[in-house]
Amino acid sequence: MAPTGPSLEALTSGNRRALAKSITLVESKRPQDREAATALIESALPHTGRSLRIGISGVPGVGKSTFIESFGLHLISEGKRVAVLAVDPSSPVAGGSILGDKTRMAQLSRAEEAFIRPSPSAGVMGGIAQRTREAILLCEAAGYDVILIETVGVGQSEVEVHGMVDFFMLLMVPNAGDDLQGIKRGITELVDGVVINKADGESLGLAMQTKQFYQSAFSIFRTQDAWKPQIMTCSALKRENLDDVWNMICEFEAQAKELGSLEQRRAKQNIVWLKKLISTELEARILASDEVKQSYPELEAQVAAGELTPFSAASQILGMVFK
Ligand SMILES: Nc1nc2c(ncn2[C@@H]2O[C@H](COP(=O)(O)OP(=O)(O)OP(=O)(O)O)[C@@H](O)[C@H]2O)c(=O)[nH]1
Ligand SMILES: [Mg+2]
Repeated sequence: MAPTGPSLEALTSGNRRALAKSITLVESKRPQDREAATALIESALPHTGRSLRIGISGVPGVGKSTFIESFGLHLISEGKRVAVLAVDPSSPVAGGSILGDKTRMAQLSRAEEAFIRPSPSAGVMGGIAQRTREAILLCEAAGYDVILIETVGVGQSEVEVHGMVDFFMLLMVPNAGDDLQGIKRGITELVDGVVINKADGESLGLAMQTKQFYQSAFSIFRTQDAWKPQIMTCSALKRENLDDVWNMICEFEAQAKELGSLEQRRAKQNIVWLKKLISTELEARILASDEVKQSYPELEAQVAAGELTPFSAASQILGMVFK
């Protein structure tokens, strides 16, 4: 059945059901829903852009969901309305990981001021990242002040989430620090802050050592940037030092707004998004052309067999569409 299009009024009035329905509409796989989704997003656009978008990444088990529960409640105590989205490409079925998340975010999911949305299923039209970008806009139109986007620290999803947030946070656990645990090459370029979670009980001392280790490791990166990524410790479970984490993000936001870098970052992200949309759409249309559909299987087989280079196969395919 088609999700009925929720009204802009219901959405902007902060009605959570309207927001949930709106996101369902943008996630719909039905081509005919796309038109309604686009119209809704366009009408919502004047109401967007005023939230702070925070990406939260980290390897499985580092405590992302627990952190979001505690941090979200902290933000609510500061008078904020909080939306939580998840980008989980590994989840095999719709909302695969959210089952655990809903129970781990039990208190937050009951709060009036919070909205939690599971990760869309992998088969969603146009891809998960595209839908998450649109979901961010819808949450903003619904008046959420802070949008938290959880992603598992594996592969491409981190880069994609980085491309849609204002502040990108990496969660880690206390570690002897003899290797750059979980810090893959390249991720240091992405992070705006590192939070060492589970700094509690017996791990407290190790957490402090880990913090020092990363402070010196990070001091050699990104020296030209105005913002120096901060390294903090906290306990999501004991709800300790979450105010420090929030203060760091506020400091970042204040500096970025003053320098105009927040706007620049969003502008760049939108341009990347635009180009991505063009290439996705273009590819879909090319592959949908009758001539291409006919020849494609044979060309693909030849490429696989090494009888044709991918380059010449691509030229032939493009030649069929662009005469
Ligand atoms: N001691 C301690 N344990 C924590 C803390 N935060 C989370 N945990 C525990 O770590 C385990 C994993 O926490 P999650 O919040 O599910 O971690 P996650 O990163 O969301 O995991 P995935 O969703 O599987 O990637 C749970 O058993 C939590 O109770 C903390 O601050 N201190
Ligand atoms: Mg989780």
